[in-house]
Amino acid sequence: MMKLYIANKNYSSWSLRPWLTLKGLGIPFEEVMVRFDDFGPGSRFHAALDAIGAGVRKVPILVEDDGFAVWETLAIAEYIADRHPEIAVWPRDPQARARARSYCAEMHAGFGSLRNLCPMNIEAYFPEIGTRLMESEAGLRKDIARIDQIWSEALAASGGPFLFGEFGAVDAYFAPVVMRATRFALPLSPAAAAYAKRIEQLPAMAEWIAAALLEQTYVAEDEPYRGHR
Ligand SMILES: N[C@@H](CCC(=O)N[C@@H](CS)C(=O)NCC(=O)O)C(=O)O
Repeated sequence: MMKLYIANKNYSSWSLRPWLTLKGLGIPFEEVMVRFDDFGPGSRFHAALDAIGAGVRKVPILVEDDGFAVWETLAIAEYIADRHPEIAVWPRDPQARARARSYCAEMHAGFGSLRNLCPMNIEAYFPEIGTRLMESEAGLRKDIARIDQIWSEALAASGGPFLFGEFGAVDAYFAPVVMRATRFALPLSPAAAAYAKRIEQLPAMAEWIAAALLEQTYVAEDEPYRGHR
């Protein structure tokens, strides 16, 4: 069975994407948790990833039984779709599929302000910081407005409940954004907020969140707003 190497569920936004794609679509896989440590020479994190032999020191990495590895979330999503043509990992309609991929690529390459200022930290809640950042950071306001536009236009076009109707990789791609928006209480339109709630209440997402809350591991690199406990 294929293995998905991921890091801390509380923090690892990139890990969440393929994990939720697989879990949410009912595709069997084995999860390998490689916790963040110091990233330095001899770190357990690097040792575990080096053992895969792909030369990649970031998660997620999907590894087949024969050792074949796929990394980078967009490549992993495409590989999952190729391996499971019977499942609508992407929308079936070519134009809807292209649009879903455009959104994912836009997410993958952009939204720097949201990513830097509001890191995923599922167990934390920073509404005051979110409000302050929305006032002071034009880039964050722009990112949130664009997220809202993407979600609203996709939901209006498909009729929901997920961006392209049924749940798929594109929804998993935005799941970390849902975690950031809810934890920093970032303002969303009613349609976008309802979508965020739907993602948060997906059984697979609820499973990830529950596991994240149990971790109780503090990773300083991912904690711009909380002192060491
Ligand atoms: N573009 C990559 C990003 C992967 C990434 O940055 N992963 C983070 C964890 S969320 C990581 O492994 N960081 C460890 C490091 O940078 O040393 C993808 O799409 O998979």
